[in-house]
Amino acid sequence: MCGIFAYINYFSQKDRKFVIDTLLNGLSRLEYRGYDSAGLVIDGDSPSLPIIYKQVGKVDALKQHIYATEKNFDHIYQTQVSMAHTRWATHGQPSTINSHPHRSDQYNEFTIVHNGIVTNYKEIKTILEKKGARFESETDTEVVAKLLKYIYDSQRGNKLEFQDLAKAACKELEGASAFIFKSTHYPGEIVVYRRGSPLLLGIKTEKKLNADFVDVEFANENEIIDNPNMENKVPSYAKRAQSHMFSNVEDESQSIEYFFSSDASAIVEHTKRVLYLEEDDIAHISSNGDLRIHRLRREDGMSSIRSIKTLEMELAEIMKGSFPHFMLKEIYEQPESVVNTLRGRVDYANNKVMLGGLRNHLSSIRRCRRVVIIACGTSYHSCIATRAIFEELTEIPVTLELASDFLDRNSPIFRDDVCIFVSQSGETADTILAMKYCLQRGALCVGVTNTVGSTISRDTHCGVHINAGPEIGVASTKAYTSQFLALVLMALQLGEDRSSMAERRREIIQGLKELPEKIKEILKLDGYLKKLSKESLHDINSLLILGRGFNNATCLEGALKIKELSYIHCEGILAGELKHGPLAMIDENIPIILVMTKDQHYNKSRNALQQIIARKGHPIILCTEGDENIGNEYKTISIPESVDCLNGILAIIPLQLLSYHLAIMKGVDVDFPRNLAKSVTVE
Ligand code: UD2
Ligand code: GLU
Ligand code: MG
Repeated sequence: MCGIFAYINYFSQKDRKFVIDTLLNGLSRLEYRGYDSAGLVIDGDSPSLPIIYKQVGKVDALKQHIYATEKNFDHIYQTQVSMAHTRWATHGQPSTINSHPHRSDQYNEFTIVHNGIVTNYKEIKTILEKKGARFESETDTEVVAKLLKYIYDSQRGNKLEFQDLAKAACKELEGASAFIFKSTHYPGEIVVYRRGSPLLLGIKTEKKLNADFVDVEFANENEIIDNPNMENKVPSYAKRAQSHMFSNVEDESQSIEYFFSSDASAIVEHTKRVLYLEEDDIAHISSNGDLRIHRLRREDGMSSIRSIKTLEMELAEIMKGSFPHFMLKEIYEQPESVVNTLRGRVDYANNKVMLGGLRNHLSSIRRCRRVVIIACGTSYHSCIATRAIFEELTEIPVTLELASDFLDRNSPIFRDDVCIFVSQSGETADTILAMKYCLQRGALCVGVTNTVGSTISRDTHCGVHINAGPEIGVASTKAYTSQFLALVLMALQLGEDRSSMAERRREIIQGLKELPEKIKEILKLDGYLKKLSKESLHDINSLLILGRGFNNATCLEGALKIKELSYIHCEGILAGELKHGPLAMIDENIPIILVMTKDQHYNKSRNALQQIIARKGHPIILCTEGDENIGNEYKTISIPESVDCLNGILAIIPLQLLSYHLAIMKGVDVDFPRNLAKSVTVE
């Protein structure tokens, strides 16, 4: 949800202005994730006097606040540890006091930033309060800062090393989180902990790296790390492995910089060498700049190294280009993003599909008892859109599940089920929890995600990257069309053993080839759609989008876009359900869009039109180009004809554009609709 960014440098002179600007810039790269307040902590004139700045609202507001307050921009650091945060409130209102960084006490002995939720914070808070701690915020985060200090203060004899102190605290925490810890007791050191929320590390140095990986140091089997039930036992140390990442330890003259971030967009401009932390990793950087990875506990089968990878993403890829908003840019990218989803996967000459990620699992998937597809929001709509063709081509029964409801029901899952998880970010908390649930029950778990290296991509047995490129607008557009396509490809490949379907597969595969050109044609409607939204849809309080068959999902997804962007009530309704209730709403006043493209459900859709007309309704009709049955008394949005099951990829695009223009008319910042975040990493 929120963004975390930290900047640490060793053995090179940086002034305070540089450090602050680096942090603010890092936060602004993470802004797209959605947030309500921002803050940062830097070393003061001595590392024992950290300075915290916080502000409700945008990163810009924080910047203005700092520039108006900070007196000593010229202060020079040799080595410094600083970190910053954009918050998306879960516990306590967005307010300055609730913003991060949080601290252990008035001297800022321990400062922390946190993404996620500590689900058992109340219990810890109660214990700490009994021990005399006083809390200043309503957040779950603050208990962790206080817990660190409590454990630190209660040690006797040997002073704990920072990572051991952090381990002792983290062992007590439940819930999905990522943390960064800084302390006046450990100048020049930093500890980060990842459990359930994304975090990666960028490394920038001229130093020669010993290896392109970092060893993981497991906790000693016999280690007793103390807990905050807090009987003041003296914790023992973790056993050290001997490896170092750098060869020339004695040559400390060469500088090194580290960047921690919730995602790569804030790191690429500094360095392309990154290390993704795994679940439950604790990374520690010591005061001489040495990086080590530790684990809370020893597990079987856990890889004992973390490799340093080279990022291929260019910053340009994630910037807006000439478009006023990311969302519009992403809508316009669809002719390319669908090609990227298809690239290297379709053999048009032989009408075959080959998804590299599924190659080794095809026979087990084909043998399964049923396919359960699990997702949330827009991703869920891509599943509705493709369910029919999936069942038709594979003859495997498919059930669809909204992740949160699936979990609420403790739905039965068996070893011979195949569970598919669809998530743009691959970090959607509800979907991840559902995935863990299905993994535990022995089902084959398949991911469909846009983010290589994300939790879903890594923890599923196999899957498909949709390769749509980074999606930054909070309202998903190009990821939807690419998810849709990826699921169709999956169905095509799984159905390949069924010769009776060869002709149908051929028709669809040839249809895929034409999608980019058809999308380009639809994008030419942009000006017309802008006019339509001004003339026919300004001032509306409610809108119904009706359709059926392959376009049921188009209606649901179109309605979701309009809701989330323009805050107008909008409902996608299956036309077949009209007479079972919604028809009562129809009169001459209610705005309606009817999706009525030419496919096997066309005649039934025309019945829906009749039912609407009979109640004096006057719909805008989204139809196939050249449909001579639609009289010119109707406003229409006409799109090129395509294969029935691919129609939804085209039909959603005018609705995406319409929702964009409605939102702009209402003055909404479409890239950051209120109350929403890009990747929903809380349950
Ligand atoms: C892979 C490469 C691609 C290119 C291509 C050449 C990656 C990420 N992709 O693409 O860059 O070299 O081969 O043929 O290196 N996976 C999951 N869960 C998911 C998504 C994917 O487990 O949610 C697995 C998948 O089973 C496969 C791997 O990740 O083992 C890569 O998946 P992909 O869809 O990127 O694979 P492919 O062959 O299209
Ligand atoms: N739970 C924390 C809070 O409410 C962190 C939320 C976040 O991820 O931004 O402050
Ligand atoms: Mg979403």
